[in-house]
Amino acid sequence: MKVQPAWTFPTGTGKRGALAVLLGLTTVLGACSKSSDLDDDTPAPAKSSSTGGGDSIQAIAKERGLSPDDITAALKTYTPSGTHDPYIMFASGGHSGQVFAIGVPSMRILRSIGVFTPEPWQGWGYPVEKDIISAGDSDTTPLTWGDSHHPAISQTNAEYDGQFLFINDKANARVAVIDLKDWMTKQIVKNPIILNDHGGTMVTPNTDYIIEGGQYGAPLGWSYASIDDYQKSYRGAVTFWKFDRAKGRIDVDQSFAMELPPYGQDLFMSGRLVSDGWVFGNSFNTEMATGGDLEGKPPMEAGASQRDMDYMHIINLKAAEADFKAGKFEKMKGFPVIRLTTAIQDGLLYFAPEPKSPHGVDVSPKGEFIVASGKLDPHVTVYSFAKIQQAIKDKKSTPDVFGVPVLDYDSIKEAQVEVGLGPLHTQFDDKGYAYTSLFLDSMVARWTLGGNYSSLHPEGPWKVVTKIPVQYNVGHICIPGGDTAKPDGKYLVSLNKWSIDRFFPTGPLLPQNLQLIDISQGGDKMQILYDLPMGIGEPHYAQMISADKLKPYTVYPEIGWDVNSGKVDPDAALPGKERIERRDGAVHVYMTAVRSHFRPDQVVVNKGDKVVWHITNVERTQDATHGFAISGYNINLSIEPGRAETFTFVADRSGVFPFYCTEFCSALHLEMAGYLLVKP
Ligand code: K7E
Ligand code: CUA
Repeated sequence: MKVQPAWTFPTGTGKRGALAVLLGLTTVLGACSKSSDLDDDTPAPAKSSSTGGGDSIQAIAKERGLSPDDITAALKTYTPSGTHDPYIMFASGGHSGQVFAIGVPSMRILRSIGVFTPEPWQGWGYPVEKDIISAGDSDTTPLTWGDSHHPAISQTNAEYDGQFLFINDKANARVAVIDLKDWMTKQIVKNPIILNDHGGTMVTPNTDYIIEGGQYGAPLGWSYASIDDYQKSYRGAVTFWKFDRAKGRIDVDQSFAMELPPYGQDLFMSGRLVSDGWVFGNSFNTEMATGGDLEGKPPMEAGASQRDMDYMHIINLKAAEADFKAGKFEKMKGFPVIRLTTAIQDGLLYFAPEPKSPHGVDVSPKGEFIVASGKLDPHVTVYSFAKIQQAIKDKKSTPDVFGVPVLDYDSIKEAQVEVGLGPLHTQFDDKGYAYTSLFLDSMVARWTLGGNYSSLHPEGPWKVVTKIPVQYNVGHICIPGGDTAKPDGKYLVSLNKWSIDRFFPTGPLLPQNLQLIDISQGGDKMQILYDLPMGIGEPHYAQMISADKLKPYTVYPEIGWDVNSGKVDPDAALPGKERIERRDGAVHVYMTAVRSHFRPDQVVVNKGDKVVWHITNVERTQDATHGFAISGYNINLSIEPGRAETFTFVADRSGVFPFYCTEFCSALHLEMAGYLLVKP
């Protein structure tokens, strides 16, 4: 693969001249303007910084072979020690099953958040909060990994409010709720009728519902049917999880699903403002291909790519909610499902033809356009919500094989924009531009929106303005506020699937590459600023929020805080009341942790005792976190200041088990230890 330079060298002297004046860089700009330095296809390793040439900026830049664009990129991203990033991006952790928080523009990874998978640093699942992870298990098999996919920040009036974060597990159709007060997972729900999902989690403009679309058609309720009966017995589904903001939890009893044809539902997106109350999703296997390559049938992916059009799903969520409240559903595994026949009869579901194996479906900031990308089509197709409503009213549709009305394509299409090869996902900025990732071209295309946005563009509506090469094979892209009514057009992060030559090869398994792009200027100006290798899982999607909208705790509000109930645990261990007592057939340990001791520091039990261990970090100092591990018993906690935890185990092995603090908290951290003695 030819490596394309990530930047274009500035023409004219304006930018370079200004920069040179700013930095006094005449020497280095002169040195770097030799075209051979700039057009070389092979990226050279950056040289180590100068030891002989002195510490001047010129000398460092020359020694490291930095171009003027490199220097502007460095200036735009460098975040001095002690200063904070203006934006925080929450990226899904892919196979890690977690969520990663990344500061932008520094691209510093701030932390991972344990979600679907035990995470040892935060003691997530060892054994604290194990119940939250296992609440999402399927009925027979404990799940020990997740494929975390699409994070969604909670919204108020179609803007991120920074209160909660949701994320789905594609592998097992689970949805998690993370509280952004302490950045901890509070709830995981397992979808009772589908086994995997994809089009989640997207939220409605006031976070009334968290949307979870299915993916691969299967009999609902995890039952069996022969694959020869695909059309008759296999189905798709979309689930609307009701979110109770006051409780900070999904209210399963107020949640419901809708049965859909087995068309391989893909991504979903909520309407907003003018399209509030409606939901859009796409599908990519209206052929209903099932594979069977050994029997001479077309392989799955070929079978699923035969038709020119698949169907965008258009769902009237307000009307579906009314049907649910009116009891117009059937229960499947105890979960309410609006049947397909009801959805058709009551006008809850419509289809729009969309070209060639579509992937992303995205809604413009004010909710008036829906943009779909056909993976096998060089265009994005833009639908007008107003035209969709008109076509529904005029009954301009023909039924598909299940009887779902397919709206007339030409009546609802607003525009098609030829963006390039392999279009996937679209984001919007504050200047009326849309950006579409091009997987096959390894580029991000910037194009102009029409309609009310037309006046912003001298270029005219629905036109590609520029494209920037990314390295390589971009999936999702992320702009701050990108899925809201008020996107912010400063940065775009390109979540690239392949990194190939960008980093030192880490064996045959290479990291993904998250590239930060400056989109603050309009027209043809975009600049790659930074490459962040993600060697800890494959982020699919990310959402980015202005940091000032986040109001996290710095320490828990009171000593003895139960992170799940969000208040003080009445049974928490408290300073001055440390003790060991036997009651109700168990040994209760009440232990406090403070620099640099655990009290009590000796705990003696008998083999076979059930031990209920309460431990509280009584610190009020920010960052005075203590860890707690008991060797041999797989017990490992992170206890942040104020937090109280309780865990239970059976002391089924006798012996002497040191326990110790796992966070290097103080000069006497190594001495912050004690003994669990289990008598034979
Ligand atoms: Cu395009 Cu699963 Cu959102 Cu990945 S998905 S890229
Ligand atoms: Cu407490 Cu180390």
